Amino acid sequence: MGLDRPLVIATRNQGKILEFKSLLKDFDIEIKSLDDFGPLPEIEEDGQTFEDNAVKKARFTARILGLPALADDSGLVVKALGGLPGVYSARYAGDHADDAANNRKLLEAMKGIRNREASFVCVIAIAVPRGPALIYEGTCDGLIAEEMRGNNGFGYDPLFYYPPLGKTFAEMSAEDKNRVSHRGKAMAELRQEFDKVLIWLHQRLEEEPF
Ligand code: ITT
Repeated sequence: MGLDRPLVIATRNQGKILEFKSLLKDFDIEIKSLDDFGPLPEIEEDGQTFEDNAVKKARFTARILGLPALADDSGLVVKALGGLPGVYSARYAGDHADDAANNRKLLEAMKGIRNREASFVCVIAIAVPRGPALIYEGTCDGLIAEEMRGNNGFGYDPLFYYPPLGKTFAEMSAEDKNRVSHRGKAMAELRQEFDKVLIWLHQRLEEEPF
């Protein structure tokens, strides 16, 4: 079963867009991202949890575009930093911080700290213009590296060392990262029941004009 309208990935983060397109490539649905639409009001990510923010992004996008939307709220939870940067991961080094600035700040904060344990967390929400949202979650445990390594991926990938493969996420191929990552795991859960999700979307969208 396919879908008679596109599913909008509610992000402009190019790293996420690439990963979702690859993770959903086997399904008969058209994928769009916010980049396929004109300017849209910014969504304030003021939730206390990844789930709050994911639902907020998915709902708002579905409502303003009148289309089903999938949002991802994710981040890096570092044990020795009391869970930071957590929900603040995208703006750890300031409101308009880029990946390089966030990585520098993290390395600085971790200087001299022996316990390097960290987890990537990803919460995915799927919403339609009206009604409830579906939630999927994935986590991946690793260590904060002492220095940046690798050029693939995005965000904190060069600093996230994954012991089972002996590499940082930025040293892995996209396929390897998707197999073990927080996003890959959340999507594996979703993919397992994607046929049912499509039926749910059909039912919820029946009354929505297209
Ligand atoms: P959207 O809200 O538009 O989706 P964003 O980049 O602001 O884009 P988040 O609010 O979910 O996304 O912030 C997540 C941040 O956590 C992201 O900017 C990265 O810095 C980091 N992050 C999440 N997943 C990651 C991954 O797979 N690899 C590296 N860093 C990741």
